[in-house]
Amino acid sequence: MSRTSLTRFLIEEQQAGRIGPELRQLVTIVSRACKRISIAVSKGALGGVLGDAGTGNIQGEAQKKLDVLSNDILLEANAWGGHLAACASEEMEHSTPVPDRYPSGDFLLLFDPLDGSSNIDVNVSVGTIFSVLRCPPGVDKPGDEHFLQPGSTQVAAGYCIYGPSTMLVLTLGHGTHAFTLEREEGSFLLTQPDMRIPEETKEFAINMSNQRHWEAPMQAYVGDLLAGKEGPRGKDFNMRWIASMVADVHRILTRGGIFIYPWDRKDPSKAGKLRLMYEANPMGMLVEQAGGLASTGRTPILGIQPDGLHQRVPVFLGSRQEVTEAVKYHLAFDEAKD
Ligand code: P6P
Repeated sequence: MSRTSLTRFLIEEQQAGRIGPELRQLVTIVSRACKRISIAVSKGALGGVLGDAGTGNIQGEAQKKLDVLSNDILLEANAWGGHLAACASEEMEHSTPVPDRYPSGDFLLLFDPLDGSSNIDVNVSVGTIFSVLRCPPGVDKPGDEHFLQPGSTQVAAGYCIYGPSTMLVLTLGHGTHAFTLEREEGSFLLTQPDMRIPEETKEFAINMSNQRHWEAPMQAYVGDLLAGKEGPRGKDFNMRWIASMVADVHRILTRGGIFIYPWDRKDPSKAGKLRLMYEANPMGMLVEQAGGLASTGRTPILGIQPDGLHQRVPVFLGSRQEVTEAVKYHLAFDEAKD
């Protein structure tokens, strides 16, 4: 059976009038950059790209050589095509417009070039996360402020997971679809059209070592998960935590679950660990397009009006029923407090 390639899928989306030629080109170019990143990642120690780059990023995190290489691959691939006005990245303090020598396009691209890169040196799946926004009309050299649009305005979002197989998971606003890289041909082939997250789940993903730092509703919610059959939830739960958002979210898109990175008191000045613009928003769009929910624990992630390119938020996303349950604990706590 011949599978639909990403190229054919995008052409058919354009023929159906759901996307234009520029967005089709943008997604094609991003997928090509992800193939190059996949090749670099898969070489491991043989590629001479493991370990630290000896530099730090705006987040104050040590950069891995592959963080820098992945960022450069995405910037270079998207500079000359004429589909983009500017890029923003976890690895760069400010956004960067396409170089003057190239034509400027209608879209803004944001990415975490290699999420979970601390797992690289121990050979655990990592990934590239990307989000696409429209450049505001009449703005030919966009600055950071033009990126500050709510996640509900994204025109596309996706990730590429570099695992046992390399997969591109993509939404253009009409469902969430997974493509697997066929390495000999170098094509992404459609392997999971219209992914649907099971509404209920018995699996949660969280870093339990932070438990003592959580606020009361988080303590109560997770305590009830751990109480299992004998507790108020009346069922036993399983836990998974890969510490690579792309891998944890891919599992949840595939078989359900809830992924949580809540606010904690470790650094009260930070609203959370994960970044809104290039982690929570794209993952939120992918999950909600697959029938799930994405919340801060109190409000929908995709409705947040951003106030900074690297803004952090608490993240609860996955199976609709379970995210709803976790939000109930937080809203009930807030009500009791008022
Ligand atoms: P922790 C990776 O650094 C990341 O940004 C996400 O990919 C992942 O879900 C989370 O942080 C892991 O955080 O505190 O468990 O190491």
